This record gives sequence, C-alpha cells and structure tokens, in this order.
Amino acid sequence: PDPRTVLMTGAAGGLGGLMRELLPRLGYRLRLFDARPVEGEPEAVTADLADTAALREAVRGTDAILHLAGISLEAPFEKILHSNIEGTYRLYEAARQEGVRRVVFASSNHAVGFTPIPSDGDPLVPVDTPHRPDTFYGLSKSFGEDLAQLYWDLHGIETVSVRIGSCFPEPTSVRMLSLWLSPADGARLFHAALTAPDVGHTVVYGSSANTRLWWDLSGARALGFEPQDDSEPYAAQLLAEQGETDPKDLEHTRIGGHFCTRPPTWPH
Ligand code: NAI
Ligand code: 15L
Repeated sequence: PDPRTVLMTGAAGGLGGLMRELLPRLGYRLRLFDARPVEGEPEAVTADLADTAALREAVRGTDAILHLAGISLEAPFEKILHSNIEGTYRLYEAARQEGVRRVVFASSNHAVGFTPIPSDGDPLVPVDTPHRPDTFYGLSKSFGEDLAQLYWDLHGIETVSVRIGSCFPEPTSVRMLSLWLSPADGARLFHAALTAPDVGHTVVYGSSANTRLWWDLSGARALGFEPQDDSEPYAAQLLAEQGETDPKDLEHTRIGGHFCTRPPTWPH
C-alpha cells in the first residue's frame, strides 16, 4: 500500500503542527481533525472524537489514519477516559465502518514508563517488555495498543503503535538525550509506519539514532525507518546546565522520568 490521503487527528497539537509541515513534503495529502481549530487551515475539521458523525465523515475515503489526538500528559482520569480511551475506540470504530485498513497510533514511552533504564552493558529495552504505565496517561496508551491488537485480530485493521519518546524541535533535558525523536525522523518513521506492508499490529519505539539510546529500534528499522539524527550534539550543553542524573532518584532510573513520581492530579 502507498497511502497518500491520510487523516491526521490531533492536527492542532505540537506534533500535529510539525507533521503538517513535514509529511506533505513526503507526498502526503493530509486531512486534519482536532477539537481545537487548526490555525491557518480553514478546511480542518473542528470536532471532538466523541462526535461520531463528524469523525466518520472525516475518515471516509482516506487511505490511512495518523492518530495523534488525545490528552498528551497526565490528567484526571475522566479526561483521559474521554479523549484517550473512548476517543481512540471511536476512532477505530470509524475506521472499521468506513473500511480504512491502516492506523498509525501515537503511543508513548509512558506505556512502559516504570521500566528501568538499562545500565551500561545491559541490553536495550525490547518492544515486548511488559506494559508498565507510569500514569493514567500511560495506561491509556497501553489500552490503545491492546485496542489496536483487537481490531487487527477481529477486523483485520492494521496498526503500527509507535511508542514515541520525545518529539520536539530540540532535546531540552538530559533525559531527552536518550528519547529524542527529531521532527524529521518522526516524519520518516510515520512514513515507514504508513507504508510498510503486512504489519498486522506492530509495536515499535520511536526515537532518533541517539548515542544514549535506551531502547531497541530494530522493530522500527524493520519497517524501513532509517533515522538520520542523534541528540549527541546537544549533550555537552544540557549536561553543563542540568548536571548528570542521580541514580538514586526514581525519576532518573525509569524510562518515564518525572511521570513516575506522583503527579499532582493523582487522586488522594
Ligand atoms: P498536544 O497536546 O500538543 O496535541 C494533542 C491534540 O489532540 C490537541 O490539539 C488536542 O486539541 C487534541 N485532542 C485532545 N483530545 C481530543 C478529543 N477528544 N477530540 C479531538 N481532539 C482532541 O500533544 P502532542 O505533543 O502533539 O502529541 C500528539 C500525540 O502524540 C498525543 O497522543 C501524545 O500522547 C502522543 N505523544 C507525543 C509525544 C511527544 O513527544 N510530542 C511523546 C509520546 C506520545
Ligand atoms: C509524552 O508522552 C508526552 O506526550 C510528551 O509531551 C512528552 O512529555 C514525552 O512523552 C516525554 O516523555 O518526554
């Protein structure tokens, strides 16, 4: 398959903005969907994932879906339930009803956030490591991956679940030296995930070829992803500003970083 018309949900978000710029250069025609208006894009659909009629219409006739919409940080459970759990279910239902056969799901490192960071000499974290969500947010990404598996097994809808590290223009923390996915590599990875044949449901990690990598990129490479970037040129300055991480501190020993320390919205 060589999808060209792709519905991108979450188009008004940070990653959506980066991909609106980069994916058309790889030949994609994007249809945009978000609960918030997308600046400068009058044709974008402004609707919540809960609006099933608007969602179905947006999905209709597309070749694939890049599902970025959702709460992207920890939040009260009800909000996560609405946007990430129910919203992702609505998205897959719309895909099923409209006959769209490929989804790329923006999963997250926080689905496995409590996984220990490998020490020097340890193997990189494999994709089949058990889910260890660090938040309700991470839990919703674990759910999304299982939902993708169900829709493949039951309905033959293929998904690549990309456990994104940190996709921002530049790494801004020592932790991000390991997790950074440059925007250009992000576009390359989404392109590979949208076009690789016979993926069934495949989970991959999403980061650049960072010198300080924690996880195994071989699954992403098997889709045809060839990362071009490495965060290492940013290392000296970030380490000088922020110092080396403290191995006794929980947030510095787990992949999910500060998400692993009790967030303010956690119920008491
Ligand atoms: P963001 O918070 O900037 O954008 C998310 C967008 O989704 C927002 O524009 C929001 O309006 C929209 N949205 C939320 N709930 C919605 C709903 N119910 N209906 C319709 N639209 C809704 O997040 P960002 O950074 O752009 O991330 C995009 C996706 O990638 C998210 O799913 C996030 O969890 C995931 N991700 C991002 C990472 C990153 O480094 N940027 C890392 C790992 C995962
Ligand atoms: C995520 O899942 C978030 O959506 C993003 O905003 C970053 O916090 C990223 O993980 C990260 O762990 O750096």
